Amino acid sequence: MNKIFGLLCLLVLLCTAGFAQANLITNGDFETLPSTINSGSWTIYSSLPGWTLYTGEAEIQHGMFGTNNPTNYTELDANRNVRMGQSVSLTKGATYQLSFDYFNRQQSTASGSMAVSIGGFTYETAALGPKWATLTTSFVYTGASPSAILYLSGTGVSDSYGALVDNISLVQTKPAPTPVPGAVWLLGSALLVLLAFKRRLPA
Ligand SMILES: [Ca+2]
Ligand SMILES: [Ca+2]
Repeated sequence: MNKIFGLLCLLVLLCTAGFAQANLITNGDFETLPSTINSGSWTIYSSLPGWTLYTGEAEIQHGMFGTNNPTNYTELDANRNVRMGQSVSLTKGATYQLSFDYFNRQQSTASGSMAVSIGGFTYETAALGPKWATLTTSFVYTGASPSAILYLSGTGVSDSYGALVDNISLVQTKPAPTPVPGAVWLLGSALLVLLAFKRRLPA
């Protein structure tokens, strides 16, 4: 009985286990750049590895604001509000965790708000804080396409001071629910019949 129950559990595990847990975002930490930026400085790029610029140019700073991030990061309001993005592969019905580090440069909701959107899901923030903070949310992808573009958008007043963003991560945390294959039901049913037959045999 225990062996049969164990086999059934193994079958269920085999049917539900196994999904990617790697970060789907390329250059989400903005450490791959066309040139080196010295600490306390900034550069504006017309192109950025891993990212497509839809509006504006990419401003990358290094350790200029916030005391707890001495690395490269982007500002979503360079000479104007910026919209950048990249295509990622997604599975319909799967659950994804989105996280990123955020610092509102002007500490102003009017100037430093931003949004992350992907496949019909949008996360908007205007949170204030004296330090870099990691923001995390989750969503279920409901789109029909096997890929979608993740957009980073500055949404505050376009005044060259905006949301600072770093370490963007998109990780699948749960696979799409999948029906148990017919063959597994058949095998499970056969095992149950075998178990019932075994019980009826004289000891
Ligand atoms: Ca960084
Ligand atoms: Ca702004």
